[in-house]
Amino acid sequence: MFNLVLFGPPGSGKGTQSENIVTNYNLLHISTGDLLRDEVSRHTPLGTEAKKYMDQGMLVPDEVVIGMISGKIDEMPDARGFVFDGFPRTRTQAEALDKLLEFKNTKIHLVLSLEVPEADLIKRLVGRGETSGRSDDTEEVITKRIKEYHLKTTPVANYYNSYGKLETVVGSNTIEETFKALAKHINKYILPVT
Ligand code: B4P
Repeated sequence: MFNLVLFGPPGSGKGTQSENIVTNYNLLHISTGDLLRDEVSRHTPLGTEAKKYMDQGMLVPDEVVIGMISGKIDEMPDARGFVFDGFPRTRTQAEALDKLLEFKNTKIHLVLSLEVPEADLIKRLVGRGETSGRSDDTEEVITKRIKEYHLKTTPVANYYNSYGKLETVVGSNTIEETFKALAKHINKYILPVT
């Protein structure tokens, strides 16, 4: 089993590149953003609670997100591996993920961090907001999401770096160029199936 964390600020391309990675390497995609948006659109109690945080550009509480992930991993015991997209976003989430994977006799093998200048992040997300209708893609909320990232999520990079698992990748080139740069690192662990 090969497990990858795709890391980076909001709009760095985690969702975009996860799609490429799961297709090329036959891995399973776990995006906490997508899972939360699905709960919101189905008006579940979890979604109603999560929406309050998401609309303000804040992280959803750890216990909500960790419970959601645990269920998802259990649903797919025969996977070749997972791409974790947008998770973990706090040190508490990172420690919880390590425990969950240890319980299944596996671990996080690699963390790829996408680096994109802040001005590009804002431009991309404002652009997406114009067509997606996502309530958290307005300039005001995006700025808060980036602040929240610096405050709560950057410690996650230090956590993985301390275990020698973190690699940084330039995320400001085209989608194809960025994928090639990510693939160079992944190919040291597993080869593409397509
Ligand atoms: P997420 O859904 O995780 O998403 P994101 O940070 O907005 O974006 P991502 O990096 O995936 O960018 P994308 O590829 O879409 O989070 C949303 C919210 O959910 C959070 O703010 C939080 O409230 C909550 N949440 C999620 N996970 C949580 C957790 N673990 N704990 C607590 N709360 C959590 O790309 C963005 C845009 O850029 C797209 O329009 C794309 O087309 C474009 N783009 C991508 N790559 C490009 C490139 N190379 N060049 C030009 N444009 C590019």
